[in-house]
Amino acid sequence: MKRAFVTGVEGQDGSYLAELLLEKRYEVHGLVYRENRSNIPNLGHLVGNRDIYPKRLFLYFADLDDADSVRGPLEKSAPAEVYHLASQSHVGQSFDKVEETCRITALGTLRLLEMVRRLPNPPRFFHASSSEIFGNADQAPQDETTPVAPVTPYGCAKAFGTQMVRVYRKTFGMFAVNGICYNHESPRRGLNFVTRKICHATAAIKAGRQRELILGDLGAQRDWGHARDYVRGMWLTLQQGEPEDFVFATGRLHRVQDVVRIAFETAGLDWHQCVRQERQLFRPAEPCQAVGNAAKAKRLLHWQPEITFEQTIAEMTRAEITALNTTG
Ligand code: G4F
Repeated sequence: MKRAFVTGVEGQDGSYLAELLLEKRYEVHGLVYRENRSNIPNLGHLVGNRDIYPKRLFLYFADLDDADSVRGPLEKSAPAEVYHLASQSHVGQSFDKVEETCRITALGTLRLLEMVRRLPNPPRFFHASSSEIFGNADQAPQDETTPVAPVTPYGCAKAFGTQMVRVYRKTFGMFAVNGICYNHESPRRGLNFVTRKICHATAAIKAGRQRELILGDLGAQRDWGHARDYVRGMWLTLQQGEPEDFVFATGRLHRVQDVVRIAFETAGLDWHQCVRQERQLFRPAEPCQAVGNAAKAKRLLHWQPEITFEQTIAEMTRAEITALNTTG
């Protein structure tokens, strides 16, 4: 049985990736941020399954900022593949937590790379990089050859991790790859990201529990896909003959307002009366035209997104309505 080590296993991507790996008969060793110890809803269905936990899924509570807490589980699990997904992943918050973002997202990646390099049998290493590394790119869509030019603290931290992965690959000969992921969403997305915030509020407004939804820039554009599609891509990168970086994207731009429209339509509501834009929620800097070209992943990995933007937002909205109806 192949063994995988997944950091951030309790997150949106980590939980979908754990499901995929378990389906593929892997043994999954997951690192959970220790502050989340008692709050791992995305893993509830796996932890509650006696055939899986703790037989093929093993969880360790750690902090990327504390190398010793990571080293023990990594050495103990002796994986064939490492998927590094954990980070301070909120771009907006990175403006207020610049140093913390760099410690966790940049230095945390470097520390893990170094630990992996020093294992007796270094495993293959996947780093969840981000479209934020391109920032104000001169070209749209961006691909693996686009120069790195981040405009946010989070983008800088991810750029550092991305370049370090390249250094460890070229200099130390590690099988280390970056998956440069554009936005990807699902019902498991954190509430502080715009898609989930919108879908959650839509359900609350429908249930009469909330009157208004206040957002930042309704005109901001992103290339939004579904997390299930992206974790499949992550796995594929480590099954190749040669280590290479890949962009994962849909190639389609939508506005925040499109998310609002689809969520409200799914709920049978008119958004114009409930949604307000507030300047305070605008970001100090935004990447322009963040849209990806995943041609390389399509060609070499035979990867392509299967779930559309419209399906993703509708699924998220329905999940929120169901959750509200269930919890009462
Ligand atoms: O949902 P967001 O917070 O995602 P963002 O900043 O694009 O970052 C996500 O995708 C990146 C690329 O894959 C990842 F690297 C990163 O870790 C994260 O997963 O914001 C999306 C857009 C932004 O333009 C933001 O300014 O929505 C705009 N927005 C407008 N109103 C809002 C809001 N964003 C949030 N979070 N909350 C709002 O009220």
